[in-house]
Amino acid sequence: EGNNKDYRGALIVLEGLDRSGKSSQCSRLVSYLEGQGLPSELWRFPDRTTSVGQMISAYLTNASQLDDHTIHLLFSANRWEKRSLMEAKLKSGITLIVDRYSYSGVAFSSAKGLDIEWCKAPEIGLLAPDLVAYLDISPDKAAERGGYGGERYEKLEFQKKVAEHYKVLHDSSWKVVDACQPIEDVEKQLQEIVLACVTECRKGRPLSSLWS
Ligand code: 2DT
Ligand code: MG
Repeated sequence: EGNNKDYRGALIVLEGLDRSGKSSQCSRLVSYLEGQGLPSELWRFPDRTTSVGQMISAYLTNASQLDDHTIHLLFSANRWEKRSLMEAKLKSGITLIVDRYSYSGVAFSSAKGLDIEWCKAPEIGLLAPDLVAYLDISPDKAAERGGYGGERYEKLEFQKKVAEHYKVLHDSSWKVVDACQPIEDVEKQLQEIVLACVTECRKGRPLSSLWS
């Protein structure tokens, strides 16, 4: 791998309910990092561009029906098919800002009633994020923002269950950001947290695997 750098990029994941502002904050973070001269890319899961991703997309748009376990494993496979590219990018010094990751996988599937340990198992061995930033908003406030589309999980009652299941996954390493603040304030806080993480990774923080 000739393009390895002596420093690596950071794997940074944003999580949160639908309408918590993840996608816009992810784009803003990439612009910010690029502005600081730090190479970065915006990634998202599910990645709907692959053939697995197309099956996931058909499920989410209600164009297909799948057993809960089956769709769970497809979401996980969608991360596994990107794992080696992810590692190569990080080792070449690129920071990845990722809109949803394994935590969405576990929170959404366990919110349907699947066993949490069963949900975590296929994620074992994926790259562990260097930072998980959780955009915190109550399901009611998120719903008030409007703009739920017609996708399968975009319903207030289900989002309430997801919020409860995200809480089970939180640990002390997560950075919780109040997503009800003005968008610029959320942006500013994320910039600080992310810059600190990128700096730490450049200094040689080792890459690790889930769940750690
Ligand atoms: P977007 O609205 O962000 O495209 O997500 N989901 C996501 C899961 O159930 N499991 C997963 O592993 C991931 C990554 C969250 C589409 C929906 O898919 C859910 C919302
Ligand atoms: Mg959505």
